[in-house]
Amino acid sequence: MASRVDHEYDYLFKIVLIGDSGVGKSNILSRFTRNEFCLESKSTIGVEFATRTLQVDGKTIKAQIWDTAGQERYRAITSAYYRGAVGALLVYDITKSQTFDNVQRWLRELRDHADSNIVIMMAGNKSDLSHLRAVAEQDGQSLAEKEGLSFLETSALEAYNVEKAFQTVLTQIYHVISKKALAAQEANGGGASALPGQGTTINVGDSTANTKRGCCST
Ligand SMILES: Nc1nc2c(ncn2[C@@H]2O[C@H](COP(=O)(O)OP(=O)(O)O)[C@@H](O)[C@H]2O)c(=O)[nH]1
Ligand SMILES: [Mg+2]
Repeated sequence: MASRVDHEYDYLFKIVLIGDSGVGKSNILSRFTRNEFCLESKSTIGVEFATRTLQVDGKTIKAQIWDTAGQERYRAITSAYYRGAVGALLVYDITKSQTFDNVQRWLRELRDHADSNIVIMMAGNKSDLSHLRAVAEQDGQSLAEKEGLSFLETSALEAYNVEKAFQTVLTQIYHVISKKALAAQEANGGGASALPGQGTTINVGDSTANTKRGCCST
């Protein structure tokens, strides 16, 4: 029975949420995985990650999304948080320009700790608070283009673009790993399919697939 449950997806992708404290990371996560939103601000405690399984290009993808437990407040996110991550959602708050200014700092953090092939989506959250806007959408767009990131404005409150942000990241990751598998297959003389089997965890940085157990225990 247990092994059946283990194999109800084709791929498991680890995605990390990063960005300043208070930008809405935990609510983006709860909106995406449980369709819940909480107006009260409370630090994330206890939860390490939440998952949701969805379809991408006809494949069943299990997204394992990691949320900080408030460490971002103390700039104390450890490299274990980034280990094995194939995607990142870098969130700022459109009503607080400081959180947008800090995007560069988060990108540096990703460059230092995460895999160089990590797929990054920048999200300007709280788009519902347009009367308090401090960061123009065009400024977000320009920075994203300069840094080679995807970009969307989101609202965890109104469930606006949250689904799309994750779908986009997961689709890009899937395309990256399919291309890698194809390249490996060609390098091997085009023999048996080099695409990993069901239930394997993909590391965009590695040419080999890790087992699920190996990935999640880190
Ligand atoms: N108006 C509005 N408030 C939001 C949104 N997302 C989060 N918040 C609020 O912003 C505060 C911080 O959110 P939280 O998810 O804890 O941020 P985190 O510290 O980045 O995890 C909470 O009071 C949330 O209710 C949003 O999209 N719109
Ligand atoms: Mg939080």
